[in-house]
Formats: sequence, structure tokens, C-alpha cells
Amino acid sequence: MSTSLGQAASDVALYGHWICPFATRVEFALHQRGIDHELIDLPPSAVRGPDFVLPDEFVEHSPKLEIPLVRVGGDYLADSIPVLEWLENRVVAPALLPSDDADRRLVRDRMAWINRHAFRPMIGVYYGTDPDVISQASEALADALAEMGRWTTETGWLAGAEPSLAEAVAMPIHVRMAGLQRLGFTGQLTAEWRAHGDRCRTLAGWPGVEWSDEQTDEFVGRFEAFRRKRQSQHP
Ligand SMILES: N[C@@H](CCC(=O)N[C@@H](CS)C(=O)NCC(=O)O)C(=O)O
Repeated sequence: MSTSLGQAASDVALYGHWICPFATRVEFALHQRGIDHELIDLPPSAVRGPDFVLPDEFVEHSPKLEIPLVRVGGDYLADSIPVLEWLENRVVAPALLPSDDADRRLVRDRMAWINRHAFRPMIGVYYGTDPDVISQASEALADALAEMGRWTTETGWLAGAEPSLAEAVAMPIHVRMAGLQRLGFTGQLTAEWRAHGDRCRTLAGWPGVEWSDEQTDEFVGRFEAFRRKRQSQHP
């Protein structure tokens, strides 16, 4: 598997922010591939200060004004999963997408599954304001993580014999697990899922996305404040 870029590495830029799980997927893949890039910090609107001005380049090229937005050379793409696939196509040989059709299909199916069955409830846990809703999201997330743990039993990875884009898509769940637990995720993590987390922490992409204790505290604090604000608006 090659990691050489078909594009000068210095030409790659990511508009992202550490708290955004979608941008984290791309940041992980860039680090995992060893793709040198510029990270242009652009906090999501909920985290921006009142004087924050969106850069013109971002406004022009991000159709929904969402991060992640990636520039390679003079080309731009937003939306995490298409961006992950696009970065694969811009390199000499695929590194996080297998070359075999059936293996590639498995990675793609699992990325879509994770998005739907794990990411939605994960976001439901931290954006939840009603305890019943948080608890339902927590249960759904625990079920999804148990299923994803089962996928890893044969090879250690989510889709195939090596880390793939499925790891990039799931990575933000490992990154914020301690924060999710403080915000109401009560599910028991299976041994397989925890072992997958341990394996992910050994990957080249991990140091680029891992959170310090301070970042976990800030994540938790932001969503606790969000809940308090919602509660005061709709007591
Ligand atoms: N489907 C998109 C979702 C991206 C997304 O929701 N990004 C959020 C930040 S985490 C965003 O930029 N929201 C707009 C805003 O904050 O104004 C993806 O997978 O990249």
C-alpha cells in the first residue's frame, strides 16, 4: 500500500475543528496516510465567538457552510465520507480502501452503517436534553458498538484485514467516549469494542485526533451548558 500523494502535500488543507466528529474523520485519515496538510481551524457555529468571520474561501466552496471542507490543489470538497473517498482517489494507490471490489464494498457498507446506527445515537446522547431521549440514544449506541465489536473478531478491524476508512468513520466515537459517558452514555462496552479502541490508539492517525483531558472537559462543559440553556428556555 502506497502513501505517496499524486498532489504536492503542501497543497492539502482541511477546514476543521477538533470538536467536530466529521472533521475528525478526515483529520485521522490524513494523519493515518501520512499526508502533510494545513489545518485551518474553523469552529462550528455553536462554538464561534461573536466576532468570528467566515473565510471567503470557505464560504465560496462549502455548499452547506459545514466543516469538514478539504482543498487539494485548486479543488474543493465538503462532506466527510465523500472527502475520505476523494482523498483515496487523489493518491497513487489506495491505502485505506481495499483494491478488491468486494472488500471495498464491505468498507463502504460499514461506513454507511456506522453513520446511521452509531453516529446518530452518539450525537443523540450529547445533544439530548430529555433524560428519556438520552437513555434511548445510549441504548442504541451500545447496541451499535456491540455489533461493530463483533465485526472485529476475525481480523481486529471493522472491515477487512487492515485498518480502513471504516476506522476513520468510527474514530470520533473512541475519541470522545469518556465525554459521552459523562454526558449520559451508560452502555456497557464489549471487550471486542474496547480492544478495537486499544488497537486504534496504536495507529499513526491517532495522535492527530486524540483529546487531552482538558478537551474532554471542554466538550462535556459545552454540552452541559447547552442542556442548561435549553432547560431554561423550555422548563
Ligand atoms: N454530513 C456532514 C456533516 C458535517 C457537519 O454537520 N458539520 C458541522 C460541525 S460538526 C457543521 O459544520 N455545522 C454547521 C455549523 O456549525 O454552522 C459530514 O459528514 O461531513
